[in-house]
Amino acid sequence: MAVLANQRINAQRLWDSLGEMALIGPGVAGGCNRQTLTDADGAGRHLFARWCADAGMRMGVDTMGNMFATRAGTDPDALPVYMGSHLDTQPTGGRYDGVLGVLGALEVVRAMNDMGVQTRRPIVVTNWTNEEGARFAPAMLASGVFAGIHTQDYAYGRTDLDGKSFGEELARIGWVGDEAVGARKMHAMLELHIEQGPILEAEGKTIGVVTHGQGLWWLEITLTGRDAHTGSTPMNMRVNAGLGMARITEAVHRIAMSHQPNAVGAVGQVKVYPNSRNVIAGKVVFTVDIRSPEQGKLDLMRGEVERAAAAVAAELGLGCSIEPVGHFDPVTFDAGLVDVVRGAAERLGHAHMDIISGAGHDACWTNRVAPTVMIMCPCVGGLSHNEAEEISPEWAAAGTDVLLHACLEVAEVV
Ligand code: HGY
Ligand code: MN
Ligand code: MN
Repeated sequence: MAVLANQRINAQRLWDSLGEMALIGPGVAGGCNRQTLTDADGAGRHLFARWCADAGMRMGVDTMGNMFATRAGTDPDALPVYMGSHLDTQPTGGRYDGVLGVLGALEVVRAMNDMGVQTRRPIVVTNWTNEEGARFAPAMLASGVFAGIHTQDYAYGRTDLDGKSFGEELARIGWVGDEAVGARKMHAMLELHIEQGPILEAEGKTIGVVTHGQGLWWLEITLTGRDAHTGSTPMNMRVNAGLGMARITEAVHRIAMSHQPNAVGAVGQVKVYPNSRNVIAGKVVFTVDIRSPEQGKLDLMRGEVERAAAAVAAELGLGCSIEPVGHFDPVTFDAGLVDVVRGAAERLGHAHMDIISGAGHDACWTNRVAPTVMIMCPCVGGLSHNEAEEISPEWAAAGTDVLLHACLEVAEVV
């Protein structure tokens, strides 16, 4: 291992691959709109598959479209080391969220090929389907099925705003694989990801050693009132679902602020019916996103949001239903792998710190079925889920070098 200590990935090749992938499903402001199971997602998958073939890897795909590219180890019976993340993006997504984890893992294999390194364990580079949950809720859907959290039937039945189902769309783009989802067993899973928050940059750190991930609830609230004329309907005769949504959105913010630090809450998706300028909204469907790394706070906030919604609905005479459409409890990653990542960052001389992931990741689910850890690099201004998301080539290379050395250790160089 000593001779490998000075080995580094090819930073330019990684940066070029990130740039080339970003051209598929481009946004309108320099980022990406490569939403899951769209034609753009399909094109991105084909490019990734070609690159994996060029790197000598064998591709497997499961019935959720999860992609697994294997680099053989000297011991074919040894459980593999998995590395990866997701290629799907938000509708106004950045170039690096998820993509750095997939293409960084590919670069690790490319670098191992250049170095002529063999490992005892096979190495598998992974692209998880529908991590974002933007088109089909919940987030991390396919890794969730892989980990036994959701059934495949549930996942296939999830629909987008146009009523198209996950199962139909996966078949339409031709990425229904032949492997039974969840059949694969992992020795370990390593996920490289941008932080998507401001901490690492503010602290002057290049590497985040991710010890935990915060938990999440997505609560879809449907308020029903009565469509009516915005001009001729007296104020005391209105049953205004839009007003209810506004008051509940304010309550979500107030509840999150009352649990500081380590609590967040917002409403990101709103569907208003009939969504006409001069009709009082008779129905609103919106999703509350609340999160905390503390289980107690997360559970408290859910109860407070539900009670606040019921009180607003009663006051305004609205019907109210609440359906959880996403959930995972706070995550503790594998302590042994955390030490491996921290040691790699240390040996590589990168300023690093332990950090809790604010965003959810596929690693949060694989952590249920195999030892899992994450590596983070900073992003400019902590901005993500925005086309202006930015990282430096140096940060990308540093994170991928840590991934390389953690993988060399865990996969056991021979
Ligand atoms: O929602 C999340 O935290 C992730 O970006 N899907
Ligand atoms: Mn992501
Ligand atoms: Mn994301």
